[in-house]
Amino acid sequence: MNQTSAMTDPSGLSGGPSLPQERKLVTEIPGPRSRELAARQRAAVAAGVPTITPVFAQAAGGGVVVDVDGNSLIDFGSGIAVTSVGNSAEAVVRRASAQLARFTHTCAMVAPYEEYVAVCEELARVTPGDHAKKSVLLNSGAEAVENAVKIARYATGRQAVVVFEHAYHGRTNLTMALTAKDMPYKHGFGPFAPEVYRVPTAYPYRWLTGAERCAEEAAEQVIEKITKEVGTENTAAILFEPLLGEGGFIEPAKGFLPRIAAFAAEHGIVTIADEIQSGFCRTGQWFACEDEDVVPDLVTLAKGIAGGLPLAAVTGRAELMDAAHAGGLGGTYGGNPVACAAALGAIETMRELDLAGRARRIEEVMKPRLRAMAERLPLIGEVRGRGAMLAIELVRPGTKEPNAAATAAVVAACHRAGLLVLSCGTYGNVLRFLPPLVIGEELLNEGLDVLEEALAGV
Ligand code: PLZ
Repeated sequence: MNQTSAMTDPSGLSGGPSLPQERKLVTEIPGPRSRELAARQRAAVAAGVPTITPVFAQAAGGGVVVDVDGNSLIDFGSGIAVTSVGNSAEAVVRRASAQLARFTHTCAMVAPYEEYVAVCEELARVTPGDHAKKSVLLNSGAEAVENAVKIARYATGRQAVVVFEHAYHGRTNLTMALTAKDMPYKHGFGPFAPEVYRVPTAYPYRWLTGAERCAEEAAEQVIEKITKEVGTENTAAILFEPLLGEGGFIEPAKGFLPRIAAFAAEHGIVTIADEIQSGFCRTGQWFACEDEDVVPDLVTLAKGIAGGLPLAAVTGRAELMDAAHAGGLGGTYGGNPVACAAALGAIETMRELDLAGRARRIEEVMKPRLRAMAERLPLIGEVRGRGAMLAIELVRPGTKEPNAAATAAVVAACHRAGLLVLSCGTYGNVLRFLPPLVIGEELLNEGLDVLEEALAGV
């Protein structure tokens, strides 16, 4: 078969907000076209690249993804917390298309353009704290984290970076070192970057002496480790996810983060909040740090920032951001003009549609239903998260033993029934829900119906 013709869209379907908002299965999942593409994928794509859902996308918008066989699936993943404004959101498409037609690239370091500056101005407005801020724009979350560490090291003249258990920060060499989990992220890919020190996370559900003592005891252990093992005067930065993502949607026990931030401030240690997954209205506020009024020195941003186009940033205190020598930060594509235009469209959409409010509403709809399921099903150990960053942790009934097998079975059953869900967690036993913030309530409830049935079936 002619490979070019296989690329053309037989349905003529276009995505975006006007796509019918419905769950509709017209073939089994995956259908014949998806299976055909999967065979080509196996032959041409490196085996290390995971495939989480078995269907190939044809169009997406609002709360649905339509596959190449014409099945319309409810989207509880947003491409891993990226399309918070919905896929092909109107303002994103309009602004990015206009920019595409004007110019695609000059390199921000060669011939700068207004869109880059405008994005940095917006980031200064929306991120936590009202101090003077500056930004650098990059391509991926991992690259943002790498740059935040470079900046913190340069500004402090120190080397050590403190990170947490269950943390995820990326797949590049430094960010693999910063990430906690061996399989699949780090396994066999060492040696890793030095001067990275791991300390406990205040994980209430699994804190051995109980959730009530978690914040205080965890903070004490962290402070003790930094003081005794790392040395405060060697510590450049403490890097944390205000609501942990890949590690299992763990909300650090209340009081823990403010305590750590205060300790860092006392010792001239830079705090870096990794808001790559939790940022941009996802948790019901612009940024998850706001929940406990933690104001980080630097914040790393990506995912939701640009409605699906690759863009990332480090935003932070102007004096820190200005510390590195001229020419010390940059990259060919960082702050690509099309991605910047998309980001301006995405941020405009978040403001105009009050997507933080929509995220809070999603929590109001989902959490009571998830809690009701947890009451009936001892398989669910905990319901947690905030806004539209929610999760259930699955265990062997009557214990807290992680139940990865049941999690995988529920994910597969949901996919077969037309609901895209993702798992996560150090133990692979957390089902996470990241719907686009523009999803309709009917669809949200239908997704929960599918989930409930899948849970009951294992
Ligand atoms: N920091 C908090 O969540 C990306 C990774 C999926 P990149 N998380 C999804 C996978 O298996 O690769 C992430 C994150 C946090 C950093 C990153 C890294 O962002 O844009 O994937 O590099």
